[in-house]
Amino acid sequence: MAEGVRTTCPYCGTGCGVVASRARDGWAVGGDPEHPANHGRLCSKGAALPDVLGTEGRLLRPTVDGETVGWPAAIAAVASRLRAVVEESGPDAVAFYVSGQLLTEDYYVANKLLKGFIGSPHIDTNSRLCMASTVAGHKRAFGADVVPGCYEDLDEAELIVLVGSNLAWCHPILHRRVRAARDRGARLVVIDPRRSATCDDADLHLALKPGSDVALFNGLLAELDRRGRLDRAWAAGFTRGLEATLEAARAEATDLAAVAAACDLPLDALEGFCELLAGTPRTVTLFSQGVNQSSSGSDKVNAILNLHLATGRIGRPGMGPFSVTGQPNAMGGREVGGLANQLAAHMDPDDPDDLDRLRRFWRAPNLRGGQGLKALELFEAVAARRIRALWIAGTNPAVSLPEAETVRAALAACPLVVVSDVTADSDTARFADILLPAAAWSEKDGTVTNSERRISRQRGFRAPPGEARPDWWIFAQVGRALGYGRAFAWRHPSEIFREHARLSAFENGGSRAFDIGGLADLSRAAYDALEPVQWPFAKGGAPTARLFATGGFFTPDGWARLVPLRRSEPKERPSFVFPLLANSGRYRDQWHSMTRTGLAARLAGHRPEPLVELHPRDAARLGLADGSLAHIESRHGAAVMRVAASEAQRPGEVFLPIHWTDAYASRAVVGRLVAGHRDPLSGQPESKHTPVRLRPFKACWSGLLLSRRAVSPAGIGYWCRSAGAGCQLVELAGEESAPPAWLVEQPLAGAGLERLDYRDSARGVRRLAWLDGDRLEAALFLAPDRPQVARAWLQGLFGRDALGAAERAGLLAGRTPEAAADRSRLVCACFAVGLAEISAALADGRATSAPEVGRLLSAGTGCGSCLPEIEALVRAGRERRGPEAA
Ligand SMILES: Nc1nc2c(c(=O)[nH]1)N[C@H]1C(S)=C(S)[C@@H](COP(=O)(O)OP(=O)(O)OC[C@H]3O[C@@H](n4cnc5c(=O)[nH]c(N)nc54)[C@H](O)[C@@H]3O)O[C@H]1N2
Ligand SMILES: Nc1nc2c(c(=O)[nH]1)N[C@H]1C(S)=C(S)[C@@H](COP(=O)(O)OP(=O)(O)OC[C@H]3O[C@@H](n4cnc5c(=O)[nH]c(N)nc54)[C@H](O)[C@@H]3O)O[C@H]1N2
Ligand code: SF4
Ligand SMILES: [Mo]
Repeated sequence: MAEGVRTTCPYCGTGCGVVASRARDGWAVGGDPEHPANHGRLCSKGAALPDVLGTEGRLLRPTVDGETVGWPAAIAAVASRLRAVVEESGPDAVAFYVSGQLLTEDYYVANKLLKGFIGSPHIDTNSRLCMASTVAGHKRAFGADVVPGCYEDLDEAELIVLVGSNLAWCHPILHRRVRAARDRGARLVVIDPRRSATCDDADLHLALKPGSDVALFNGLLAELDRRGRLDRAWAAGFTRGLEATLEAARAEATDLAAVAAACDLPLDALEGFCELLAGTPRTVTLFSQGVNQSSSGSDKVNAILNLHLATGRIGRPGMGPFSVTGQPNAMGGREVGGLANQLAAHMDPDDPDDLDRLRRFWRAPNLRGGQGLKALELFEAVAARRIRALWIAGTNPAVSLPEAETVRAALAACPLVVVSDVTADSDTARFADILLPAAAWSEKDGTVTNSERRISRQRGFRAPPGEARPDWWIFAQVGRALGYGRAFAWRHPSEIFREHARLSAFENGGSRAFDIGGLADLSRAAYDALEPVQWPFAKGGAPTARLFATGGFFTPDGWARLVPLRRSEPKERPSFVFPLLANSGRYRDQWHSMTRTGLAARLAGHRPEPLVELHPRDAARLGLADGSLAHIESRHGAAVMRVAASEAQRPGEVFLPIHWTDAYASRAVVGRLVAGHRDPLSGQPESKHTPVRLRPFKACWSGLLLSRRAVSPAGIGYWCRSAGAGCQLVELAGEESAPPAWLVEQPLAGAGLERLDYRDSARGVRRLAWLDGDRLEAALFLAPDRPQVARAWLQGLFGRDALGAAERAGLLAGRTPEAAADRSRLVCACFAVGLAEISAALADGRATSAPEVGRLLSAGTGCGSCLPEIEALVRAGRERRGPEAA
């Protein structure tokens, strides 16, 4: 690996260093042992990066109104149509909606183009759905959007509190660090309404009532004061607002029992937590979307910050509030001012001095003051035709925004939609008038900033396919075509980075937290060689790991603010019509709308289908058997998902994964269900608390299609596609009495193939296979219930060039010829699943319980007689894996 290219993982905000090197059949990646974020480790998504480097699904050429064109024509079309909108409706009719997955250089150029030159303030980003509440909370408390600590604080902490964070799945390498801390004696407390995978490693899990975080932290603050455990001297020296904040907290709950009642927590557990907190100064509170994605998100953030400020636990080793960022460059986007309520380099659009400063620096007379529209307002303005041109880059709002059906209607009606993406067929790209092919990770150069303010290089190591180009280049070309050539003349991202760094230091003098003046003179070679480095890093200074241990806040007077808070509830409560509260979030091995991770078979295995998880009592009450399908409906939309009854859920609450799109499933876009309630200060939507109802999807027939080609069989009640080894797997089911005739007659496999057909009318079973010579192209299994077939073995057949007679026979039996391809002992006879296959799934963590084994391999879901054996294997696996399991 040594002579590979050192770059940074394109997924989560942990920001792991990756080394890419040539391998026999493509590229290999490994963790960068020298990167301080991961010290050589990678999680499942990072390790699977080579699997998603192909051109499958890539957008390769620009298109205008559906016609493939060259870049000059595409750029000219974007520029002329934008100009027409500006002339007709003014610059305010133009908006950009960008992404925390763009590189800092891309982001900087987009922001400069729209705010500085086109003259519209309406650029917002998917960070509005992600980090906006934290930004608002940081600014209220610290006067600037700054994470005070660093990852090493996790190594130093004695108590780590995770609030609304499923770290084990969403930041797996940070989670390893937390586990290592625990192994040497630190305590881990998880605060989350559901028992997530992260809770497996916790000393204490507080399954609080959804949305009750402010009540909890207010209560803890007042209780620590009662016990004399605040650091009043520190607070008096560096903060304002302690007394008013305490008074507000005390007014809500007179003792812990009242807090326990408000949060629906067992009193003894809460007391235990309070005791730990009181006695452990070295506390890190790490928080994420269970905090941010709430109608009281910024209050939740400040409730956490209040506690740290009142105890002086900030900016010192092993202490601090720690917002973990989601996207690889969520932080970089905040540095360049990608949010509608920011200017570049931490300047303020409502501050006339900042505006003047930026206008002079950019020589941008069109730069206007005031705040732009935040994401949800922005799409409302599109719907109302006030925004008439929208450029979307690096995000998939047709999936990820709340009330996604309304968003789609707005996009459909918008006179000009430009989409820059790496994927040809994203749900959002379907609405584009102009589609621009962006270069992907591995093909582009620039920087990203991770959760601990560490700037790392992403380095390209291969040429983009087709006509794909880096995002900064695309924005800059349009800037030039609009006549702003001088301001968009860069030839390389290093030049953009230098300008960005110079701006951060421009007339700064310590007034703005974001200062990377120390990097403002990097030569191209030095930029290429840049080692990961933390800001602030002023010219003549040194990189900074921690801030605020002895004050130095960025408020006008330099004092931090404690913010008096009142508890709140989610905006919409369950009702008679929609009696369950839907939470939503992530799976370990998928990334958002699956445009990249969805391509990798080894990532599909963990959760091949989206599950609606709910408490077994609710499932029983609603007549929903584990493994059956359910309709999920909210006031805004509907979905169909497979039911997973789970004690991990609180009764009355369900959990839904956010990953599946119209490209991967018939109806599983969670954004369609979610209501657009938002935090009043940050504008961040309440993605985690939407009332829904469930009812059985009464499947009369079910099917499994394995196909060499990717297929999305539109028109079927339930289908869900996942990547298999050498083939796609599509689960099918319908509520009508029989599958549509075209499914068997007109094979999705393609025309001119040999068809094998087996029918057992008495049992309602039908099995079909299509072959091209001796090569298997597709197989379809139909049955009243989920077809009982050996999935792993069947997938293996797609790896063969020619099938023998025994395999052809096995194919129509749906199982191995002698049920022996898995040469270990057969455990599940119904589905022909062997011991080796089950053990492998348990060992690599794809399944951690008997129901999960069932969902993954079907084992145990037929007659059920092997369930006790599978349960024993699960127990044995747990004991063997011990604390080191990933
Ligand atoms: N595998 C994977 N990793 C990812 C991503 C991915 O798509 N896939 N995306 C990345 C991105 S952009 C982000 S933002 C992060 C998100 O990382 P996380 O925030 O850790 O992930 P989520 O699953 O969205 O939600 C976290 C938890 O919040 C809990 N929660 C819901 N409501 C409440 C509440 O009222 N209070 C509390 N305390 N908790 C609540 C949920 O039950 C859930 O377990 O992950 C990043 N990492
Ligand atoms: N209900 C619910 N909704 C949520 C959330 C939730 O927890 N619950 N979480 C929210 C959060 S935290 C987030 S961050 C969002 C994420 O939501 P999105 O940002 O919409 O999700 P992605 O699938 O990551 O979209 C990224 C897009 O950029 C493309 N892309 C990848 N690389 C590049 C590149 O280099 N250049 C360009 N131009 N395009 C590229 C991908 O193909 C993809 O289409 O979802 C939010 N929505
Ligand atoms: S933890 Fe995050 S950054 Fe690290 S390898 Fe996994 S997805 Fe990539
Ligand atoms: Mo995010």
